[in-house]
Amino acid sequence: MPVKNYDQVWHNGKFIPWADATIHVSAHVVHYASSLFEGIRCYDTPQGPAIFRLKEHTDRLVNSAKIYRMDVPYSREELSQAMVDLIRVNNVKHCYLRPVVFRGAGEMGVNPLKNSVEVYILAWEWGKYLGDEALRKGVEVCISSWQRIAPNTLPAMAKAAANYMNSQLIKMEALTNGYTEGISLDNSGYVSEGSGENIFVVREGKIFTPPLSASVLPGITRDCVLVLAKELGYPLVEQNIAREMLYIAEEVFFTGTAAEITPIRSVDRIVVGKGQPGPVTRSLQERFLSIVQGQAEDRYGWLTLCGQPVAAAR
Ligand code: PPE
Repeated sequence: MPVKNYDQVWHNGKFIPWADATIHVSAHVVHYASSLFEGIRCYDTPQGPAIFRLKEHTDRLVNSAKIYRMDVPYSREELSQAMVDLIRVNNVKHCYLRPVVFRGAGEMGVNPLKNSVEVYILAWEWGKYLGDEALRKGVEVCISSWQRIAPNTLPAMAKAAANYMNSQLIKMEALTNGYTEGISLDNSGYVSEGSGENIFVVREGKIFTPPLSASVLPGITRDCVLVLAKELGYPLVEQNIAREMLYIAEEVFFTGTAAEITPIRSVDRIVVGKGQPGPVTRSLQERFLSIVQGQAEDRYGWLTLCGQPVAAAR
């Protein structure tokens, strides 16, 4: 159970209590991991609760389902509205939203096409993903002995539950060896991503990040950094990154909905730069947080304001 979950859950167009949001153990998803999901933050802004980049997350969810030949029985507009409604019904100020689309009960066997498609949206409070001090002080990470899923095995552009079996191996190995997070290399041995984050490297005045062809999730926070780097005047290059570049970089940082912008202090116990968040990471982090928290002008239209709680509006 999350630290604090919100009671109302959206299921196939209806609100149900958290305790009733259960599935049968024969559901296809349990046996064959047939599930696509999203993670979205809703921030507490001076204008009320605001969902961050709702459109992009909804688009990615529908695209993840499309890759797996799954027809989501709700339109993008209906899904987006459901998330706004969920915030209002639960009277939430800030939370993490988790829409999930999966194959339910029906036939047994690998063929998923005869099973129902279920859509749920959960909401809970999620603090700092990589620890309370992570954003301020940075985290210690390692290169994983596990490789990222290779092209033509599991599609990295889909945010599919199955991909997270690979992520779990990376994460557990890192934790077992005393690190906060693990970074995987791709099929060709280049840097791919963290178990739940994209990665960026700062060297000689430029920012580098692996291209989408390096089996990375097309991260929405990654995209924010592409936009903000431009705004702040930092040249940014999407290119293959050799493992050793992380060791000799001036700065390395993670991005993700849960991780936001988290500095990396060391890689394989080799200190990155001065061993503390560097100026480029800090300026991007500051700019990002000021936008998501509604302190700066929302010049890119990234926030969806949820308005008043339903009860108060009536
Ligand atoms: N790569 C992976 C593998 C990944 O899981 C995430 C998000 C990202 C990159 C960053 O993508 P984006 O959130 O769009 O910027 N991971 C989500 C799930 C974490 C979890 O433990 O669950 C998240 O951050 O919400």
